[in-house]
Formats: sequence, C-alpha cells, structure tokens
Amino acid sequence: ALSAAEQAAVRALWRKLGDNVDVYTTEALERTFFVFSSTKTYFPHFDLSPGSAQVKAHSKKVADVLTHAVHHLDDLPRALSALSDLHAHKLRVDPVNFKLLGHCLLVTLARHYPGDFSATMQASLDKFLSHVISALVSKYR
Ligand code: ZNH
Repeated sequence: ALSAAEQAAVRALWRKLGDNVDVYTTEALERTFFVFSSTKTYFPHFDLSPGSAQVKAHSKKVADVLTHAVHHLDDLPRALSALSDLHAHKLRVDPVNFKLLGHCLLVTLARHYPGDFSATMQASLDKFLSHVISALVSKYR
C-alpha cells in the first residue's frame, strides 16, 4: 500500500487539479493514442481526432474513476472491482495498455505541474497509478 506520505502527496496534487482532472485525463488519452497508436484499436467506434467530443466524454469517465481511487487509497481492489470485471471480461483490454496510459498521465501532469513534480511526487504518483492498474487487472484470468 501507499505510505502516509505518498498518500498525502497524491491527495495534495489532486486538490490542486481541482475541476481539471478530466482536462488532463483527456490530454493523457490523446497522448496515449498518438504515442502508442496500437491502443487506438480498442476504440474503432470512436472519433479519435484531437478535440474529439467522444474522447472527452470517455476521459471524464476515466477521470472520475481516478478521483474515486484517490478517495479510496486504502481499498483500491474493492473500489475498482466492477471496473476490473468490465475490462477483463467484456472489453478484453490487454493489461499492457494500462501502463501506457499511466505513463502518459504521469507525463501530462509533470508537464502541467512542473513545480510540484519533485522526485518524491513522481514516486508517489507512480505508485498510485501502479496500484490502480493492479486493481484494474485483478480480475484477469
Ligand atoms: Zn477503460 C470504458 C476506466 C484504461 C479501453 N474505461 C471505460 C469506462 C471507464 C473506464 C470508467 C466506462 C465504463 C462504463 O461506461 O461503464 N479505463 C478506465 C480507467 C483506466 C482505463 C480508470 C486506467 C487507469 N481502458 C483503459 C485502457 C484501454 C481502455 C488502457 C485501452 C487501451 N475502456 C476501454 C474501452 C471502453 C472503456 C474500449 C469502452 C468505451 C466505450 O464507450 O465504448
């Protein structure tokens, strides 16, 4: 689990993001589709061009889950259990893709909050995202 200091770092950054979590999640998703273009194959039914309303709406859902996760740092597997089922059994997203999105989230937040992005903050966020990803892939196989 995350240490008290790591939890505090993640919560502090999230307070700073305020209402903009979905804005940065949209940027992170757009970067994921651009940098790791194989991820686009899961969204054949979406308009994936920059500024797409569909990507924005999807990003809002992902962002709300990330905020939910920040509020449930002590029990991520349970907090994300239904979503893990969905990705494992219905959407069948290969787990490697979660790391690609996590990487792009880190890059996006570092770019917008350079002053907050100490090595300690990077380590805390990286651990947070790793735990979210482990919870999301917990229902696989
Ligand atoms: Zn996912 C969907 C979250 C990752 C793919 N997702 C989804 C949703 C959510 C999510 C919330 C919605 C659901 C409902 O509606 O119910 N994801 C999420 C998160 C993450 C993710 C949180 C991380 C962190 N995904 C992911 C990835 C991928 C995906 C990586 C690939 C690449 N998803 C997906 C899909 C879908 C989803 C395909 C469906 C969409 C539509 O709408 O159709």
